[in-house]
Amino acid sequence: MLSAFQRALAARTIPLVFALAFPCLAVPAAAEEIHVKIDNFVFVPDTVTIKPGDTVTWENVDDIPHSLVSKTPGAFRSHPLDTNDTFSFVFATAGAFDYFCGLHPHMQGKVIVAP
Ligand SMILES: [Cu+2]
Repeated sequence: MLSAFQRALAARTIPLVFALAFPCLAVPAAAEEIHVKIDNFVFVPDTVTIKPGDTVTWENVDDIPHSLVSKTPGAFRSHPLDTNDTFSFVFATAGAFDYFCGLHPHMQGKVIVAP
Protein backbone atom coordinates (compact mmCIF):
# COMPACT_ATOMS: atom_id res chain seq x y z
CA MET A 1 0.00 0.00 0.00
CA LEU A 2 1.47 3.34 -1.02
CA SER A 3 1.31 6.28 1.31
CA ALA A 4 -0.09 9.58 0.13
CA PHE A 5 3.49 10.88 -0.06
CA GLN A 6 4.59 7.95 -2.20
CA ARG A 7 1.63 8.40 -4.52
CA ALA A 8 2.38 12.11 -4.85
CA LEU A 9 6.05 11.38 -5.51
CA ALA A 10 5.15 8.81 -8.16
CA ALA A 11 2.68 11.21 -9.78
CA ARG A 12 5.46 13.77 -10.16
CA THR A 13 8.29 11.38 -11.01
CA ILE A 14 6.69 9.06 -13.58
CA PRO A 15 5.86 11.80 -16.12
CA LEU A 16 9.36 13.24 -15.67
CA VAL A 17 11.03 9.86 -16.25
CA PHE A 18 8.76 9.27 -19.24
CA ALA A 19 9.64 12.67 -20.69
CA LEU A 20 13.37 11.99 -20.24
CA ALA A 21 13.14 8.50 -21.74
CA PHE A 22 10.86 9.36 -24.67
CA PRO A 23 11.31 13.06 -25.41
CA CYS A 24 9.89 12.71 -28.92
CA LEU A 25 6.67 11.24 -27.52
CA ALA A 26 6.31 13.38 -24.44
CA VAL A 27 6.94 16.77 -26.04
CA PRO A 28 4.29 17.90 -28.52
CA ALA A 29 5.64 18.93 -31.92
CA ALA A 30 6.24 22.65 -32.11
CA ALA A 31 4.05 24.58 -34.51
CA GLU A 32 5.75 25.24 -37.81
CA GLU A 33 5.68 28.05 -40.33
CA ILE A 34 5.24 26.95 -43.94
CA HIS A 35 6.16 29.31 -46.77
CA VAL A 36 4.32 29.61 -50.08
CA LYS A 37 5.63 31.90 -52.79
CA ILE A 38 3.43 33.67 -55.29
CA ASP A 39 5.47 33.78 -58.48
CA ASN A 40 4.46 34.30 -62.12
CA PHE A 41 0.72 33.88 -61.33
CA VAL A 42 1.29 30.56 -59.51
CA PHE A 43 1.25 29.54 -55.84
CA VAL A 44 4.47 27.57 -55.20
CA PRO A 45 3.77 24.96 -54.00
CA ASP A 46 0.09 25.03 -54.92
CA THR A 47 -0.78 22.45 -52.23
CA VAL A 48 0.72 22.22 -48.76
CA THR A 49 -0.05 19.69 -46.02
CA ILE A 50 0.38 20.97 -42.48
CA LYS A 51 -0.67 20.20 -38.91
CA PRO A 52 -3.27 22.04 -36.81
CA GLY A 53 -1.63 25.09 -35.24
CA ASP A 54 0.85 25.59 -38.07
CA THR A 55 1.12 28.92 -39.86
CA VAL A 56 1.20 29.40 -43.61
CA THR A 57 2.98 32.53 -44.80
CA TRP A 58 2.54 33.58 -48.40
CA GLU A 59 5.05 35.94 -50.02
CA ASN A 60 4.35 37.72 -53.26
CA VAL A 61 7.57 37.72 -55.29
CA ASP A 62 5.69 38.63 -58.48
CA ASP A 63 5.92 42.14 -59.84
CA ILE A 64 2.15 42.70 -59.71
CA PRO A 65 -0.29 42.50 -56.77
CA HIS A 66 -2.03 39.29 -55.73
CA SER A 67 -4.34 38.41 -52.85
CA LEU A 68 -5.53 35.34 -50.96
CA VAL A 69 -9.18 34.42 -50.56
CA SER A 70 -10.29 31.22 -48.83
CA LYS A 71 -13.22 29.37 -50.36
CA THR A 72 -14.15 28.45 -46.77
CA PRO A 73 -16.32 31.37 -45.61
CA GLY A 74 -14.62 33.40 -42.91
CA ALA A 75 -11.36 31.40 -42.92
CA PHE A 76 -9.01 34.01 -44.38
CA ARG A 77 -8.90 36.87 -46.87
CA SER A 78 -5.87 39.07 -47.41
CA HIS A 79 -5.63 42.59 -48.71
CA PRO A 80 -3.83 42.86 -52.07
CA LEU A 81 -0.15 42.04 -51.56
CA ASP A 82 2.38 44.17 -53.39
CA THR A 83 5.78 42.81 -54.39
CA ASN A 84 7.57 41.29 -51.37
CA ASP A 85 4.51 41.69 -49.12
CA THR A 86 3.57 38.71 -46.95
CA PHE A 87 0.36 37.40 -45.39
CA SER A 88 0.21 34.80 -42.62
CA PHE A 89 -2.65 32.67 -41.29
CA VAL A 90 -2.70 30.15 -38.45
CA PHE A 91 -4.71 27.04 -39.32
CA ALA A 92 -6.12 25.93 -35.96
CA THR A 93 -8.50 23.23 -37.17
CA ALA A 94 -8.15 20.23 -39.45
CA GLY A 95 -9.67 20.34 -42.90
CA ALA A 96 -8.99 21.13 -46.54
CA PHE A 97 -8.90 24.81 -47.39
CA ASP A 98 -9.06 25.75 -51.07
CA TYR A 99 -8.17 29.31 -51.90
CA PHE A 100 -7.66 31.57 -54.90
CA CYS A 101 -6.30 34.97 -55.81
CA GLY A 102 -8.99 37.60 -55.47
CA LEU A 103 -7.48 39.55 -58.37
CA HIS A 104 -6.88 36.55 -60.66
CA PRO A 105 -9.36 33.82 -59.64
CA HIS A 106 -7.77 31.26 -61.98
CA MET A 107 -4.85 31.16 -59.51
CA GLN A 108 -5.77 28.27 -57.18
CA GLY A 109 -4.16 26.71 -54.13
CA LYS A 110 -4.97 24.36 -51.29
CA VAL A 111 -3.95 23.96 -47.65
CA ILE A 112 -4.58 20.52 -46.14
CA VAL A 113 -4.57 20.55 -42.33
CA ALA A 114 -4.23 16.99 -41.01
CA PRO A 115 -3.50 15.87 -37.42
CU1 LIG B 1 -3.25 37.23 -58.47
